[in-house]
Amino acid sequence: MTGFHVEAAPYRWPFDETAYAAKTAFLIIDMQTDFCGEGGYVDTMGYDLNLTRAAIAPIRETLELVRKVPEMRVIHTREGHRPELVDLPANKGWRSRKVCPGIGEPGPCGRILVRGEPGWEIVPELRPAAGEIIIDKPGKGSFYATDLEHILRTMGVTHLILTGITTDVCVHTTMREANDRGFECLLLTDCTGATEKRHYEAAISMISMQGGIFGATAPSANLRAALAGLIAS
Ligand code: C5J
Repeated sequence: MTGFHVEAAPYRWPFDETAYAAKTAFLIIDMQTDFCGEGGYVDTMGYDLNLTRAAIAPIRETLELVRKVPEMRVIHTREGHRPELVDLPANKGWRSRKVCPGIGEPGPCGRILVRGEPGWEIVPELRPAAGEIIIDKPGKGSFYATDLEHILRTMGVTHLILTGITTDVCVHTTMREANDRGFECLLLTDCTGATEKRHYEAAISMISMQGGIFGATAPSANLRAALAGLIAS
């Protein structure tokens, strides 16, 4: 088994400088129309869509390479609720309705963040391929109320490469959850975006404090360089 490492900050990733494709998952968090598409939740709230859409092209370029790496797993997540909203906590629903339309209410892309609605779908550019794993989650973290941890442990995955949106919410929550569970995490800085630039920058900066408190960060070009070497070997 050939190992690889990625030039990252604040340390060369992973911490012991050798990751293996078979033990690594490429995680794409919530690249749904509701968060980065026209007429979706983030758009209807009035945020600049360019900030979250910026992640699409670099994720796609990296994903194309990852799909060529034998044994490296690809996992997509989707945030969303059941149509009856029985899994929507009252406080989450109430807060969302303060900025209309709220979760479960009709918007230009169907009911906001409801499973099966057009806005909840992953954007066409990053549509999951056959055999890729999809995790549906009701919360911000990808581990909460899902079988993600069980799947990772069953597959023997110990290393996670994180991408997706939004950096400061679902991506950060997932990275923190994963870090506490002992997964060695790398966030690709150009493969993520937030609704506000200052929140994106703060979220990236927080990861590097205290020696890499939640893991490491790197531009996706650094991962692609490492994977190109792996594919060639
Ligand atoms: C948010 C997410 N921001 N995917 N969800 O509500 O980050």
